[in-house]
Amino acid sequence: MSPISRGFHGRRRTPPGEEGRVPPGQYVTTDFPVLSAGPTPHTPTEKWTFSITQGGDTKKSWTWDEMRALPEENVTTDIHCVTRWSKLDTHWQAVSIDTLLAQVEHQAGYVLAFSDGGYTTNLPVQDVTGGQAWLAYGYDGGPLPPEHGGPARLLVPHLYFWKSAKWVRGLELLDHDQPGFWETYGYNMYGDPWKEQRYAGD
Ligand SMILES: Nc1nc2c(c(=O)[nH]1)N[C@H]1C(S)=C(S)[C@@H](COP(=O)(O)O)O[C@H]1N2
Ligand SMILES: [Mo]
Repeated sequence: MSPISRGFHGRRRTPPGEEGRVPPGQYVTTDFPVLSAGPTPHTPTEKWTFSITQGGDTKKSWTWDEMRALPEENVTTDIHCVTRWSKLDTHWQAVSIDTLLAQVEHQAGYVLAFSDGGYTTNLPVQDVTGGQAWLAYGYDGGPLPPEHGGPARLLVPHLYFWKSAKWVRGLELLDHDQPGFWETYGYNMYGDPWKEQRYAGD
């Protein structure tokens, strides 16, 4: 029997020596697939804000220019989509979520990221702090393309990529974990690619 399964036609092999970087059940791709549950919103940066909210109240909000005035970080990271592609060494320009949350007093345990178009996804505060999560507005040195979430998206590369909300406009602070868009449809509440937490119960 052929050891090559049908599903692997046209897919790139994991580069030699990089096997330890690829979580179980994932394959490496060099292109950048677009996965969007709906149409691509186009919010001009003049009208864009990023807000930290709690109980519906805005605790802090940044305009585009205010956000861009915050320290920029260059992030090189691997990303892993639950549909089984992984992309190694992606380059982003971004503001750390630590920088944003440092300007807000809170005791929340969870956040629900919310986006233009209505997409949401839930994350523990522990996973969006400690240098693990960013608000990304640049990709490979250029502006983040709209189909990949521009003007700005969340980047949480240690979790499956559905947690990296595109067109993100803010974080709602919560004291309890609350499922977002895909989580409501049976995706895992946490989504650790190294534990293959794809669906509820994994
Ligand atoms: N707003 C929004 N963010 C989203 C999605 C979406 O449909 N809408 N899809 C998620 C999923 S399932 C993945 S894999 C990645 C895909 O990002 P990409 O299209 O840049 O590859 O975005 C995530 N963020
Ligand atoms: Mo995905």
